[in-house]
Amino acid sequence: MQNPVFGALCVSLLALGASPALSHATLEHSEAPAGAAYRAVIRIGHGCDGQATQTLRVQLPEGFYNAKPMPKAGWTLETVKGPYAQPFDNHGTPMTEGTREVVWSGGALQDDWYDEFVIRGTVGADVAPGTVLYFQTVQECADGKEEWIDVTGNKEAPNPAPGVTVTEAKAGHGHGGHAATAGTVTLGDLTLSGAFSRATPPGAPVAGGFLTVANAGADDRLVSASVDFAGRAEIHEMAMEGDVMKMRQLADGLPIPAGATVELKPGGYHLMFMELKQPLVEGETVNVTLHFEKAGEVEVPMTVGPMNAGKHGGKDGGHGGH
Ligand SMILES: [Cu+2]
Repeated sequence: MQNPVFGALCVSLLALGASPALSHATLEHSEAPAGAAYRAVIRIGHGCDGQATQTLRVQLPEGFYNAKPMPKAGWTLETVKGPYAQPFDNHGTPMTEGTREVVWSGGALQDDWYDEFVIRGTVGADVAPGTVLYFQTVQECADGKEEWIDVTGNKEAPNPAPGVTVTEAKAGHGHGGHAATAGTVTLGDLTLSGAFSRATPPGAPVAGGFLTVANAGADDRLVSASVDFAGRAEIHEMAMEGDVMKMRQLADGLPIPAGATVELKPGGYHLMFMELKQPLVEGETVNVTLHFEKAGEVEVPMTVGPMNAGKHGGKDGGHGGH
């Protein structure tokens, strides 16, 4: 059965319409909301050219955090840890690394049997809706392997990696964190993500705006911002004056150095919308226009979160200084 001809035969049978759901390694649930737990159930429907699967390796996608595999009777379970490209906010504690690969070995899943391998984790709140997270999966048998590693999204690919499509964050989910953030906006070398503001009580004069700016190019600078729901927008920083945290305007704007990721967040750099013309209402989306020195101008949708959105424990520094 190790004859390579059988491999070719398998592929041509697929092309003739054998059910891909049975033939490929796939995920049970094809959609996962951003910012929520996801149970990745990887379904294995056959071995390698008739041979039993002895080892299953699954590489975890970027954006799938705090992953924990389910042990299986008869299999040895190992995990490989590594850094995340973007740190994960785990209930207020930043996690910079975690499980990136899961290996079940020492098993014997026969070619004509079926089994499921489960990994539970959390889809990052900042993962843009529409993103496909691929769980590249390799089955190892005595004399060969099946590699489900194609991440092109091509439906005709003979070896597609199991993938799950990220959907809009569920409103109201989360822990007062980035409960509902808007998608990602690209402007030249800049990637703007996770933009949000916070609901304001009636009559409040100001509101804050927050987002992450990742710069893949040369030095740039956020020069100014404008919105139509407030008289003006300023760029602020929080700084200690003596032992008091105060905010002040960055008159020269906010540098976005080459290769850096700059976060505007409660308690740190932020946009400040003054002379609000109307209260910001949780669940709505408002636009902010950002002007960068080199990259130019772009409009970014900001999701309006709850009044305490984005900061755990409510230690905000306050906007009372305005
Ligand atoms: Cu401010």
